[in-house]
Amino acid sequence: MEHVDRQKQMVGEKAVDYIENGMLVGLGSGSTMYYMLKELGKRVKEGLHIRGVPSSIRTENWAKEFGIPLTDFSEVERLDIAIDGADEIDPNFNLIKGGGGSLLREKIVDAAADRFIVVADESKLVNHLGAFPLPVEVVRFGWQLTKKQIEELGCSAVLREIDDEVFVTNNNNYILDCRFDVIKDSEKLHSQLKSLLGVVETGLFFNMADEVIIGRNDGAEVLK
Ligand code: ABF
Repeated sequence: MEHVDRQKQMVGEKAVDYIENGMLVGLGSGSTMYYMLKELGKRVKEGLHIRGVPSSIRTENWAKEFGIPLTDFSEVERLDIAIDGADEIDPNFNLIKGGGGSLLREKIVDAAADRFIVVADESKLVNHLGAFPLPVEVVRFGWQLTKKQIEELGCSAVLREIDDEVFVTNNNNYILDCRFDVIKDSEKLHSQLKSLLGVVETGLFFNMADEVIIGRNDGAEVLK
């Protein structure tokens, strides 16, 4: 196993310690979350009673595979905790998310939680957000026009494709990956993007994360 995967496994497993009996749990997306879900499935088999709300179809499938009971927002209004990965984390816990394409559902789930814990390998820590192209979810109709408007904010935007096919989100939208290089004011950029016609949501998550668990070669470090 690559050292980065070991770091992801370590923090994924550690995050399960935050989940207590009876909790409603937001289940994030991504490869670090895979390890968290696997460990959570083990604890459920040992008798831990929780219900999870998944933030992507992929997470939902993994949760079912690992025997984690699920619910949704037709049954619950708030979650006790959400645990989710990230693509970049700055010193103020501002995040870029959406590399896996699930940013909209992730934001809805993470925002509904009383406590939001981020799990990531140490490569995700940065001084300034922006080296990772910012994912922006846009409606499919007229995406070319939306792209031009986004680029006027000072980036180059690329329609996400996977294996030569345009990537379609779980909400039937497209993703534009926007290269700003350095994002100085994530709150301002987020509201500028959100004001554009055709933009559904951005991968900028600010004032949301309460704690970050970082995987390092010698163990998991909790940042508060
Ligand atoms: C999700 O998982 C996404 O927002 C992000 O793209 C990804 C994190 O990466 P990893 O697969 O390394 O956990 O939370």
